[in-house]
Amino acid sequence: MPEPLTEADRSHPAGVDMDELIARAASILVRARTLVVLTGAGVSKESGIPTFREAQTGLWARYDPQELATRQAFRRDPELVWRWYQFRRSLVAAARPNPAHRALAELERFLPRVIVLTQNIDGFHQAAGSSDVVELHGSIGRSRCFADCRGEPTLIDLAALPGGDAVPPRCPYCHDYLRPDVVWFGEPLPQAALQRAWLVSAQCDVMMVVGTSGVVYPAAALPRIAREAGNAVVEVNPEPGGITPLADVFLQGPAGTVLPILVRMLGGLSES
Ligand code: BV8
Repeated sequence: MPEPLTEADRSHPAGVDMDELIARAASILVRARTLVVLTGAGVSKESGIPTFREAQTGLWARYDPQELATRQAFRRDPELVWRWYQFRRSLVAAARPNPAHRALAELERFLPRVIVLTQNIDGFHQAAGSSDVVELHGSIGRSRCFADCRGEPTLIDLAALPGGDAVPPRCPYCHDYLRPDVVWFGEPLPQAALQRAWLVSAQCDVMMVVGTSGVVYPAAALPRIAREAGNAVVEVNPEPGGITPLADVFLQGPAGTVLPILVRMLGGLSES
């Protein structure tokens, strides 16, 4: 059973009861033939993964993630950037999908098509059971040759590399550095992923936006594409942000609390 909403979770500026808003969102979702869910770092917050904009901790506190997640930073100091991703890989390895990821996966029981467009690189949506996930910004679980010497992307299995203490490890084909298979600032998103994201955002019936500040483009443009195509938009976030003005329903609360309740209500509507 999901945790009941606390009074703090219910505090909604318009004074509208949270349960009523969630019921309104469920009544919108239950009619969707295609639901697209756009997620950001907030959906992994309750797994213990810091969101992208939260001040970094420990030895990474003095670095701005937006500066580190670039080709320039990697070229300038490949060892520093590689170690930052190894640190973040360790956070992901020590964490698990949370009730928000599991609730999004459970939506597939009640709706004909659920497509998750994620900005996250932790793989938690797939681990929680979502069957159609588009990784807009790649995956921290994959590494590739910095030069993509055997085609884009030249993925390399770290576990298959001969032992050695090179940091970053080297490509076994061309000996260039390996890098994480993620999209850095200033790099284009994978073409197929972006094309599909644009298409399903325009063609869906409902887009639910969960845990994103809506700051990073072109992902941040997807809710507007959905809205301008006449599709309903529901947002789940403890804070209002750039997406909120586009939302038909804004569920102000943590995803790990709100989504399990939304799915339970949706299940009730589906069976009635
Ligand atoms: C590109 C992978 C072009 C790496 C990341 C206009 C158009 C196109 C580009 C631009 C543009 N304007 C500016 C740009 C450049 C740039 C950009 O958008 N800059 C921003 C800062 C203005 N975009 C790019 O560089 C993109 N590339 O467009 O290239 C191009 C084309 C052709 C040829 C060459 C170039 C690439 C962007 C991808 C960068 N990579 N990640 C890595 O992770 O290391 S982005 C990274 O930051 C994340 O993936 C994520 O997307 C983003 C952080 O955003 P959020 O996920 O929203 O996280 P954030 O911390 O901001 O917010 C967390 C939210 O959660 C908050 O709202 C909070 O309230 C909420 N929350 C907290 N707790 C909870 C919660 N929600 C629910 N439940 C909770 N419990």
